[in-house]
Amino acid sequence: MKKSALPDPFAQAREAKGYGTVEDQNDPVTMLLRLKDVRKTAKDTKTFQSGAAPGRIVVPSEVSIRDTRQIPFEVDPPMHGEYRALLEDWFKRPEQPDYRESLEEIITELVDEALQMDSLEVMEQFALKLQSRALTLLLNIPYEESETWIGWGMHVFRSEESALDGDKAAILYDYIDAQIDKAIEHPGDDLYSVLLDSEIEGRKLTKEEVKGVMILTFAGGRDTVINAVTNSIAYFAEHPESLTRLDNEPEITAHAVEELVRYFSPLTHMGRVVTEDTQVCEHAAKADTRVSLCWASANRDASTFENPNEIVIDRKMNPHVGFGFGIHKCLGATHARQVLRVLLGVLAQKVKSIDILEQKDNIEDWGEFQRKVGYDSIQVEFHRKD
Ligand code: HEM
Ligand code: EMZ
Repeated sequence: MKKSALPDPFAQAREAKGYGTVEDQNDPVTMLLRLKDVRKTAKDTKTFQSGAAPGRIVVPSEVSIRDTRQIPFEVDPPMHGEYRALLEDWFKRPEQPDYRESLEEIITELVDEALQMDSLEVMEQFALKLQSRALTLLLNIPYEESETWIGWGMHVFRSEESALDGDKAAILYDYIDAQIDKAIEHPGDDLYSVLLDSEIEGRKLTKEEVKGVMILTFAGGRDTVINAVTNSIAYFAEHPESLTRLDNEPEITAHAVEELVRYFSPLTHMGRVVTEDTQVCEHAAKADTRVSLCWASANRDASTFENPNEIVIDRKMNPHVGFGFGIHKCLGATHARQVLRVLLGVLAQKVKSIDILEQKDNIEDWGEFQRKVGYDSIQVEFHRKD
């Protein structure tokens, strides 16, 4: 097994029965493992809702550490569509040339630094910085603010001691409250100010609604991007031929990014609350219980993906669900894709090879499934092209 591989722990259960179960704070979750079922369930927002108690669709449930509803993530139709309509254009800005250029500057600086160091720990010294600095572009906030976010360390809701850390989460909530108050006093052209000025159903958004959007941009786009970036570097360390290919055929970059997201599936699964007694996968699902859409398992479903456990860097047919499926599909995907495209471009241009010196895998514990999602730490050495 290569050090950069992410094995598929779901294969057997996916093929045999199509689901698995994970206990979570006395509120068990039936994980749906097949692509077909994941898609079908994601589409049926009436029977499988996102708008339950704030935090409940997340696994592990965040009900005990959060009262604020994340928007549009924890909202069902028809309100979901109203919120999405407000946000959609803003979250497409990563397609603009000047946005891409700014990302290139951020990423080039980090890669140049890495090339000068004897070795570096990718999560802390590369991916966290990249994620935080890139987020200043998405939120349209001064670059310096990223120093504060980097200072929070790797996890927002998690700490070394606990998967759910209320004290740590409070730092983020207090920070966002303070930023909202600042934006009320001195409106600018950042996302806080734009949201505070927008209207839904003929009224202004409330502070609580603005907070609900902002928490999501910080939390949803953090570990996912950090793992995608770090896993990409580990992959290229063991597949220098892919870097060479990207350098010679930059036109495959967009395919490569989709394939990396499929294979890494940085968000393993996301829950829904069942609104009426029903069946999933010929398995009874009772009202007020939880099921989850396991993107990571669906993305290895051999009935759709040939050689699902291999990274086929220019895979053509790739209907993966790494960014979700249906109305809740990832709002940050344009940003995440642009980050990864630029990263691949800069690496292909400047880096000859990368050595992995030491690694500690980050294994998620989902009851019967143990899934590697990335690394707790990974020390590498970059080598420049001559
Ligand atoms: C939704 C994955 C980056 C913001 C989702 C969903 C997935 C996902 C699977 C669907 C959740 C569901 O159906 O319940 C990812 C991955 C990322 C990433 C793999 C990085 C590689 C980001 C970033 C942001 C973001 C950078 C913003 C800063 C959101 C939001 C939603 C969402 C707001 C909810 C959309 C809605 O409910 O309408 N993401 N995400 N994500 N993501 Fe991401
Ligand atoms: C939630 C979630 C969003 C949750 C689309 O996913 O990401 C998780 O990492 C957070 O813990 O609160 O934002």
